[in-house]
Amino acid sequence: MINKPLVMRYERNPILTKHDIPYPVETVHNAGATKFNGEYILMFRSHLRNGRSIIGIARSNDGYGFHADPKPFMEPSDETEFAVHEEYGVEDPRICTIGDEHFITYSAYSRFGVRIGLAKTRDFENVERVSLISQADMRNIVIFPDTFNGRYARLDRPHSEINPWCIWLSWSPDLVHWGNSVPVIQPVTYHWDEMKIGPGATPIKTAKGWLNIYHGVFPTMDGSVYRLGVALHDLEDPAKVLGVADDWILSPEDPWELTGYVHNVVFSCGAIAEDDGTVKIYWGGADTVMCVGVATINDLVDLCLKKPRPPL
Ligand code: BMA
Repeated sequence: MINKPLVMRYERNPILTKHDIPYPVETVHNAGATKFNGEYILMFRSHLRNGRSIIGIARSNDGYGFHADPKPFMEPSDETEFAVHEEYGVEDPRICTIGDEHFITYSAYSRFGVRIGLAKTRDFENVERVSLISQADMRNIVIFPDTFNGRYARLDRPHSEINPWCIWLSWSPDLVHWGNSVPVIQPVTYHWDEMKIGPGATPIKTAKGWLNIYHGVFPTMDGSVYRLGVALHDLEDPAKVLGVADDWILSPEDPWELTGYVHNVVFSCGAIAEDDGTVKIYWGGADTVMCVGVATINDLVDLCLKKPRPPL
């Protein structure tokens, strides 16, 4: 088929809406994803009616039909160190599973800007905050679920007024202290991601490299359009980018992606690789609902390598 989409949308999207949540929320979107004890976990962001966000959990046996837990999983902290930076809410969690610990990176909003918090859980019932791992202003941190010569690596997205917001990579000996940061992927002028880009799902290890599903934004007369793209990072040195696909892989199309809390948005914080070579990509539609689609990992890797554009 000439125009076969790379990401096949699930025919029963959206898979999770505010009507599925047993506590009062206005949206369900931007969920981190992982598997735990054979179950699929979505850790999603929800707006409350005051416009601030909290984080909830939904579980599934098949990756499509999800049931939300009775209570929120993370609300702004009351522990002094975190409370001051979570005053305006917690947003956009990503999950990085290392051994039997699941690390959560989330945006912490306050009058001092947006920082990234690191929390962890072993059971998706109890959560422990570890540290704030960035200064303001930083969003969209995803940690690689592996070490590289004993060091952890993450993709991050600092805000800058000088150049378009781009994806950096930083290193850490302990997941708490980060440095040696280098820019790795920049937006391209008059390209679908020209305004800004940021890491999306936790990177997926493939035979040819780490697959990075990221978001890119294009400014229009009708506001910004959020789409998803892919890049491939070297297995041994993820700061080395092997290819950034020139084409996007997903663009807002369905009614619940085109209109909602923020229109024209598909935004991913999580994807789950399956043993059959496919990946379930989860994304928020219009900052309002959760959707899922399936892609073949090799197709996404090929797109990075066969039709690349310069990373920087
Ligand atoms: C980004 C973040 C995301 C959101 C997106 C579209 O800056 O706030 O959480 O999905 O904008 O509104």
